[in-house]
Amino acid sequence: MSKTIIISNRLPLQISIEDDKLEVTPSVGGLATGLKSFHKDGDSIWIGWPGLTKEEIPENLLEKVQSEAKKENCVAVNLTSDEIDGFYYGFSNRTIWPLFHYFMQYTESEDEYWQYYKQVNQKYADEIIKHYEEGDVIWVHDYQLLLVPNMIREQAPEATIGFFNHIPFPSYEVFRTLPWRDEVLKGVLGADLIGFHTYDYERHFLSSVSRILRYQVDFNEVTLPDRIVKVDSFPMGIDYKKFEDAALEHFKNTEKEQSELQQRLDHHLNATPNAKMILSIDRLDYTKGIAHRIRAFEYFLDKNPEYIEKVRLVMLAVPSRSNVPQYRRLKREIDELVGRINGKFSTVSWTPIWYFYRSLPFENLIDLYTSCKIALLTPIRDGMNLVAKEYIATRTDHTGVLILSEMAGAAHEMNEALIINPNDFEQVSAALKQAFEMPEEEQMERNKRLQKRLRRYSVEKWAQDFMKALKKTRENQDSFQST
Ligand code: ADQ
Repeated sequence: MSKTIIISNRLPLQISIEDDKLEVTPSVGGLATGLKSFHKDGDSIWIGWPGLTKEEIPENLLEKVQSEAKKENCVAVNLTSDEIDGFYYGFSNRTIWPLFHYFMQYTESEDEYWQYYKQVNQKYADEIIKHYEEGDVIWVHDYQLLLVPNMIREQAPEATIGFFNHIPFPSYEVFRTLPWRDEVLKGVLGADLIGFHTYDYERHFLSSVSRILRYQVDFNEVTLPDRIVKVDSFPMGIDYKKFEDAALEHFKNTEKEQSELQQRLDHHLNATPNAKMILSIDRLDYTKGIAHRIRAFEYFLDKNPEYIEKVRLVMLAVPSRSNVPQYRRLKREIDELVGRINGKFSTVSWTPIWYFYRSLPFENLIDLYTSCKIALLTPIRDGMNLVAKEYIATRTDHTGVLILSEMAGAAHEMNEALIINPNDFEQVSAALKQAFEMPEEEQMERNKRLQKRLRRYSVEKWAQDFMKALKKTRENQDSFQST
């Protein structure tokens, strides 16, 4: 029987070793959570890196890593620490990530990184081929594996291959600056169907294909000498029910069962009943606009001193890629900004910013989503932004206001939110004021509409739509080739 092979840089599980014992925990993050239900329900295997380098796994535990992964229908790709440095921290996160998010000043063009990127992409492709049987459907994910589709195609020309890019695809003028632009485009075009979160990313990709490779592009199809490749947009959803149910469960908990964080949040709310909490959650990443957000909040307090002691920014930044210098610099900048603003505005009984730099368990994430009446998400560029969708799904009483950057892919589907340009502090400040003053009926009206849409376009639906389109593309192609 045919199966689906999912490939992503990381497996949906994280393997660690404590006192010579293996520990397996689920990994967090949009892609892992999103595809997990699809993986669990269907007949599929998932190939990816388990989170430990070859050097970190003692020889006697190598087999055990594979057998633990196998229990979850996963296959672990073994990578050395040099490969992780060159492929992941190097080319993926110092070249592709900044370039695709329009941070050209951060983009490095090191040939050594590129060589590792090719080597590791080949490793993933070879691992796929080991498990591939005729009739299987292969689904490759994200910017770390742009070369994999064509590497598979070279070894299995008849394979059905889909590729989904989770981050933006930049405009041609930006993409063309990449020294390896031809190889990258040809790598992705090994797929039968290429998916993006939004129509804009799709157009940018097609324009690069036509202008750089000079391939014929008609509407959303690329004609190669031997095949036609389809390109389309599939906005990714969330596991809506999981967030809704968690929020409903949260409200059922008695005081005794509440987390320490929730007790602190409640304490704050009870002490200052007129105060409102503004939530911000992201990985600590320069694309997420965290520093802009803090400055915009300062601007808001400067302009609207009547809100002093009435508002608090609750900011959760999840540690990320701290081996890359820009991330370390950003961490310092945020530490300083938070310190300066808290120093500037704090009173004896109030600090304007609560800042957490850590990963929190799911339960605490729900505490934050449900306790904050306003969510302020201001990415400078973001492929989609699932936090915006999760926030809305947890507002089970339909109140709450989402302020969302127009630079997030999610903004295209969330018009009922207050959409802002994160570089325009005046506009962010006005949106905060509007959020504070928005009548509950209006909040509920906006959120109900958002919730209806998010419930319908869940992550399951996203995966099903992509798979359906992939199979259809293949059928059309087979009939094209036989004519
Ligand atoms: P990310 O840049 O990681 O994803 P995002 O879409 O917001 O950004 O997803 C973050 C995920 O991590 C959310 O599901 C959130 O619940 C979870 N998370 C955040 N903080 C957490 C914490 N402290 N503890 C546990 N979980 C936490 C990339 C792209 C995005 C795109 C996704 C999916 O950059 O633009 O939306 O992939 O395609």
